[in-house]
Amino acid sequence: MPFARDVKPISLQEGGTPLVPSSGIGKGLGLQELYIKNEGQNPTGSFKDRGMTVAVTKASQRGARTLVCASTGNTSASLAAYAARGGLEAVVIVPSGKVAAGKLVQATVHGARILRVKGNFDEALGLVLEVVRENPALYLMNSINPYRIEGQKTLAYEVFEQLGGRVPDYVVLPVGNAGNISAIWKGFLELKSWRISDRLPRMVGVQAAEAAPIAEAYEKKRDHVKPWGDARTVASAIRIGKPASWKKALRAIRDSGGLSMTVTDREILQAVDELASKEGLFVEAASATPVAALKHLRRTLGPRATIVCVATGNGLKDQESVKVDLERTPELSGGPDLLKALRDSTPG
Ligand code: AN7
Repeated sequence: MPFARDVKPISLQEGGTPLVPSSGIGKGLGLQELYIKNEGQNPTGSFKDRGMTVAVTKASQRGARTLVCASTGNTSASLAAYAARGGLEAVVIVPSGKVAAGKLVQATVHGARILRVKGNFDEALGLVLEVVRENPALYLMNSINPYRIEGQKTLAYEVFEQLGGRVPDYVVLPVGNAGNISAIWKGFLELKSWRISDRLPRMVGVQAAEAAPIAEAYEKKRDHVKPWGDARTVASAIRIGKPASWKKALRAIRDSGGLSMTVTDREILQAVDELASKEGLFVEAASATPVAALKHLRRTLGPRATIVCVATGNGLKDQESVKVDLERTPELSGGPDLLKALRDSTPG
């Protein structure tokens, strides 16, 4: 990390998340060695915390007072918590009506100022970049901030350790603004350049079918990404049409011999359901895209490949997208009713 040894980080003990071996999904697809890296177990429930500890510590060292980001939700929740921890102010700019409620609740309880702008995330980020340029008192916390990437790359180190000193064959992850795929690739490149590992994984970037500028560039073999004006998907975290780190992401995909592809909203919601019901992991919609992608990829990957799917965020934040109707569960008036209901639902 880019600090002197005596620096005390502004930390919530992020990272160290479980690498959970798949029980049901891998078997069903004929994939023998499939893991889910459960980033939803970070302090604010997403991988963003890995980078936020580094970037907020750096900002604090530099004497910044007011930290600003545009966000589809998780970055704002994470920034709010770390700013609170560090005694700094946070302002988060979100696209109005397009962020999961749980994430806004987090930002609010941690004391961030929330500003909603009409329009989408890309427009919100554009505004933030403009405002930060004009007002030096504001410190930019989007993943264009290189310290965010420095923190997020630690996922690569951790996976390597958790696999007993092995690099996986594939790392499959959702891609939105494209900071994370760039960061994880950087982590693996470092391990190799330090000769801690002797190989590299293939990076697989998954996008939602109607929010897929990176997958489009990959599929059309373009060396630049054309922004999508109207990105849409149930996976609100990755409803991004103009990814800031597109160049690094394309490089990570190409240099690693990986690929980028899309999955439909329907497939995403089905993968959320499978992760919850077969693995016991409740992830948000964006975080289920890698598992949704496995169905299309199984032949490409092969049965013996070591595959790590990054489950980037916790499902508890994003309850809108799973649409659970609690009214449909029975409400009982007393003991006899309860006994009967239990008898009816017990096999044999
Ligand atoms: C759960 O919070 O962009 O490709 O503003 O919340 O590094 O952008 C969130 C992104 C994947 C995509 N999974 O990562 C934000 C934001 C979840 C996310 C991504 C996000 P990047």
